[in-house]
Amino acid sequence: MTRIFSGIQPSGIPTLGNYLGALRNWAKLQDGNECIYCVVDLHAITQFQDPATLTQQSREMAATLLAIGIDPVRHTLFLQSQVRAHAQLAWIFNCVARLGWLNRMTQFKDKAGKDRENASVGLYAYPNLMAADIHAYHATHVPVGDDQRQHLELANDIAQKFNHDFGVEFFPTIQPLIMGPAARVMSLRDGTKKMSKSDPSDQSRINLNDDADTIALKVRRAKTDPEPLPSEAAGLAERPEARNLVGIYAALTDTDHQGVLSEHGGQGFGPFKQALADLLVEKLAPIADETRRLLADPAGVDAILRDGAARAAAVADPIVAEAERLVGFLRA
Ligand code: AQP
Repeated sequence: MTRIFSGIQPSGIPTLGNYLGALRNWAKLQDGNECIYCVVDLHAITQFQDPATLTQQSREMAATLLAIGIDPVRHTLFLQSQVRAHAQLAWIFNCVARLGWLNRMTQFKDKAGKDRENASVGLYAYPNLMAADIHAYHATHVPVGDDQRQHLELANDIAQKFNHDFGVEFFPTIQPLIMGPAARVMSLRDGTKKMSKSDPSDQSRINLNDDADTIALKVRRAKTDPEPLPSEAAGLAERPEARNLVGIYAALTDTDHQGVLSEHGGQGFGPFKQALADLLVEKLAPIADETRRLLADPAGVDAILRDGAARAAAVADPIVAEAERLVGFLRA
């Protein structure tokens, strides 16, 4: 069986981008694979989080994952900070990865912005921790949105250098699983910027807990251009906002851009946005309802996470112990 690993930061309410780029695929991959899914709170604190909010958002994220159908009995769902192996292996990887490699990471540049000197060291080393998350389980396949492709390439570079430095074939090569026509969902306010749960503008994204009226309003206000929709997918090339909305519609109806345009090409944005809003409400409302139901019993969610952490540690601890032995750490 293929072992799959992926994670999501509890840095806000998950967005439609997280859902279409990653989470929806997490649920689908449970058939026929062994899946290990993690709420990555160590990653979240690379940018300041209010402590009480972080606690609450970690639980809410876990509840959302359960609501979209992650099965914590057949698979593993846990909180990153409850399994020490992640931080232990990340330190070794901090010493394997080269500064030059990290300097090329575009996510750090995007998130640090102009105030680079004031960014945390953790934000800079974020990809090393992400590599540790995956390699601590010897996972081989990682479902992510397109924005994470570069980090997965770095995770392979780290594994290769570790194997070379210590003369072993210990860490396997990993493959990104980037799936579907909405692998990168863009902001509703700017079709060149990705939709993000930490974007200061709530209007830029659909949150998985938005109610029907909020979804309809956000879609109505989404930036578009004055032209009607083209009838061929090639006509979307220079129209990032139109392309984004068509991509979202395609992902939600399990088709591609052309499939949507065959039905809606030539239409103005008024009727298309209405159809899109209806579709979003139909698909997202059950997730929001189920998340609310689960959160009515916070101790129940916490117990699922505790159980998941014990099972995750049982896999990761021996692998990280072996990595430590290979490095030469004295063990009695
Ligand atoms: N806009 C997006 N389109 C497609 N996939 C996306 N993902 C994130 N945004 C989009 C995918 O969601 C998974 C979890 O992401 P994360 O929480 O670990 O970090 P992120 O990529 O930094 O996501 P956000 O929403 O932008 O969070 P903040 O604002 O906290 O940085 C990943 O698989 C990612 O590819």
